[in-house]
Amino acid sequence: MMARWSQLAIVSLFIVSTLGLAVSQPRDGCTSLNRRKSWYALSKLEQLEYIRAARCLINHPPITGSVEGAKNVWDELHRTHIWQGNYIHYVGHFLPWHRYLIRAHELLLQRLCGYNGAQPYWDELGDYESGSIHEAAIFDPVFGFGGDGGEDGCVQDGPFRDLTLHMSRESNHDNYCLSRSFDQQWFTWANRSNIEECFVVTEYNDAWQCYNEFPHSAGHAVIGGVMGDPVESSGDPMFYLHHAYLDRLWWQWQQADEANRLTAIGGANVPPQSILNLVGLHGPDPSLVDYNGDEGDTTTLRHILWLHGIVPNVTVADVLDLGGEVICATYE
Ligand SMILES: [Cu+2]
Repeated sequence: MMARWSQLAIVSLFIVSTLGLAVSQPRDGCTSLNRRKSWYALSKLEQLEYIRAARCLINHPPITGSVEGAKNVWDELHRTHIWQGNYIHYVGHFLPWHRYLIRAHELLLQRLCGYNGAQPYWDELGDYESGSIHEAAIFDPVFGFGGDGGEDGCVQDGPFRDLTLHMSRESNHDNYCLSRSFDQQWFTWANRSNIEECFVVTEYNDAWQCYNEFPHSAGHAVIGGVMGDPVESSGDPMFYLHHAYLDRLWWQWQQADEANRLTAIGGANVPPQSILNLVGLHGPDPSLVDYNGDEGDTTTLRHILWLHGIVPNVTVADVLDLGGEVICATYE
């Protein structure tokens, strides 16, 4: 818990950092910065255009040829998260890997589906402070992602009510609906003090765990259903808006002390067995632990981020600078 005397300083630091985002400049190799905005900062037309492009990925034929059973690009993206589910969570490269997955998603929207915008994020703190998850406009059936699941759990309205997922923990040939199960009690985890608590942590290995615990878990748990499953969650299009929100929080943390945090990395490569048991996952598949590029069980700058070849492999070092060539983005 935060000490009372430091609360004011922390709040002002937070505000300064938030303002600082607007002036961050693109670096070498990044010529057209992706300006990532809150869903609520998009115009109605921009919202509809994002939804059109997101639906396009669901209807687009697979591009890798290496994901068995994939019927579309959405399945390929879904599979790479499921297949590595016991390897990219509760580890030091949790934040970098998901940052690269968001970039891959953004690139596919742009290259395959003619989308001209950037990946938007879900302002979860704003919605939490405004009230109930059931009221949040991001779940609008027209200018949003549709709402809660019905009696069978399946989403009843909106642009993704007909989404059929084919990838699951068990199989590449599954058929199940996009489910949700809103539960307001978990929205509390999205509160401001949980974010501020992480923002003042100085070591990366403590910071990623702090962000993972509440700011990250909140969005998954409050939506529930597919999003509530740590591995299958990326089947819900809301996943990318939630993770962009988390990525923005990490970027704010990095920017608060660029000299030390722009290249800060660490943490284990393999999740602790106690946590794997807790979330019902097995240890990493032996075929996965060899490609990481690290010498031992600590995540380094050389750690390789692999997404089934949907996008080329990069290293952790390549994605730490949000304004660098690989990610080339800013959060507003
Ligand atoms: Cu994940």
